[in-house]
Amino acid sequence: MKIKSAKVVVCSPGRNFVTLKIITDAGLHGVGDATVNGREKAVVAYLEDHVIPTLIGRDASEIEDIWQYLYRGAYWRRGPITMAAISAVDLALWDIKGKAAGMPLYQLLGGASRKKVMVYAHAQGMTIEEAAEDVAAKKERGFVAIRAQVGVPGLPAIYGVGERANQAKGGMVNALPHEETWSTSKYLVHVPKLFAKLRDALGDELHLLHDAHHRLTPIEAARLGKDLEPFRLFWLEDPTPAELQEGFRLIRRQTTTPLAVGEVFNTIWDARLLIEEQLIDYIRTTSSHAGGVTGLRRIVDFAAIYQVRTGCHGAMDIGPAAMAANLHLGLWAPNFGIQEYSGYTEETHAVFPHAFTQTGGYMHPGEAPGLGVDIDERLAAKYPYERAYLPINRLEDGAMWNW
Ligand code: EZ4
Ligand code: CO
Repeated sequence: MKIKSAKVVVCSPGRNFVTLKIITDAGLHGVGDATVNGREKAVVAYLEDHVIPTLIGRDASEIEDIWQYLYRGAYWRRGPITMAAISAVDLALWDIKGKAAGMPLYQLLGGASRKKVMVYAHAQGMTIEEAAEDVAAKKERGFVAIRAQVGVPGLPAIYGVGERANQAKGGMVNALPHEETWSTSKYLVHVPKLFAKLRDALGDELHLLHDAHHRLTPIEAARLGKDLEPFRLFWLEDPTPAELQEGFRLIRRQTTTPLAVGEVFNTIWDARLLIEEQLIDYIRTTSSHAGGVTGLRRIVDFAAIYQVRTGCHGAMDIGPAAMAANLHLGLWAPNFGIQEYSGYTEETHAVFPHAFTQTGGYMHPGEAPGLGVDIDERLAAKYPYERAYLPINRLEDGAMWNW
């Protein structure tokens, strides 16, 4: 079965998505997600100019060889744009393999290890009361795990809370990056109060998560981890930027709050030390950014040796094809932990018909062959690309900081 053609579809049914469609001479096609938020068109050019021409005529069944060809052949190893392009090709080829076999992806991986995939929802509020109401509302809808974010008194709305966090766009509402103000000291005293309130109001059973969005230094993250210990978080996410993997040693020595990191990682190398030294509990790499099924499966197996579990990135910029792959991997992986799912707009659900389903706080990838996701190109054309960026942070003295 040879690759006959491939094309890239960009659409914005709520948020920008880059989708690769690979078509074979046997009439089967596969879809993959290549979305890199805020850099969508760079991946489009990479795929159209440098990847698609090399794919035509190749055997669609040789997924590993094509992965290695694109990874090694690029000369420029790793990087988010290269790896998103490779991921999309890989996802589309696994989709095709599943269709050819008449099996859902999780069966090709070795079958299900569990009946359903636990997901966590996002909740937020400008104040502790608002955030607590949102968490309670999500719990009411059946979620058993919820990420809670809160505004900080004395600061304007920060990323993840307030109007810009609106669910349709997931925070990406600005045609140029919006500049926000950040104060670590104000944040550090406030956040533990949110979780005290949540435990008080909602009891001990609910899994609570929190995302620090790379804004802390290791010693600040260690302080937050300690202060949150009484509230037994499921995890503290992105406590500090992980370019310096060794930085996590300091946090780890100080706190038993479980740590999660990796939504911006694109290969196993980004997490090697973190995993080998057991500095984290959950690895957040996702199928559209870390090399597709092939790349992510390798990370998952490596992590299993060190008792690190999965917690794949699944915000709304992770397109439905990648979400489906994450769910198949989650159903299979013996060391699955949790899957992020912040939901899609109705328009997105319609543009990407899918077999995956959600029942309360759990999802299932469905039984359709392959990934179980397609793209309705005619509908997609009604939602053209819209320039949109995440915000950036400055400290109160004007210095640049992490978002
Ligand atoms: O900010 O994917 O854990 N999830 C996150 C997300 C990211 C978005 C960016 O588009 O941090 O909300
Ligand atoms: Co995050």
